[in-house]
Amino acid sequence: MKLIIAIVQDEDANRLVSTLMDSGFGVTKLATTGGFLRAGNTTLLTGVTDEKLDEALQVIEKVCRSRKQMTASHTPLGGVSGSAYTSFPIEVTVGGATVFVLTVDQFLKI
Ligand code: 2BA
Repeated sequence: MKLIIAIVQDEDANRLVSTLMDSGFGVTKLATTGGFLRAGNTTLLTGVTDEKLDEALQVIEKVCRSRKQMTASHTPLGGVSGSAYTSFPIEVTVGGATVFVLTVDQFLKI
């Protein structure tokens, strides 16, 4: 058995949960925050049999799309340490999914 940890954009989360559930997968949805953008994202936990792993990954790939987003980069001004910052917009690629696949030692419902 495998545990899929998928970090996805909030915009994709509900549709991904629905599509995974409709395909027979169990899902746990967590509200999370990305360390770089400091913006909300969603982490889904899905336990799957080894045989169903590829199918679940295909669902995630189909639902989550990659896209561009502008964000502010905060840079300290030289001279006065820690007191003044400037910010300028930068474009980052967001969306898609960051996926970890872990081998599960035991799966229990007690
Ligand atoms: P964030 O950390 O908020 O990152 C959002 C997006 O910003 C990233 O998308 C990436 O395109 C960009 N980014 C991140 N760090 C950057 C940097 N130092 N310089 C320039 N651009 C940077 P993704 O790579 O698709 O990641 C989406 C979210 O997945 C991340 O949100 C984070 O919550 C999670 N994530 C990504 N890699 C991870 C890892 N190795 N371990 C744990 N969580 C991870």
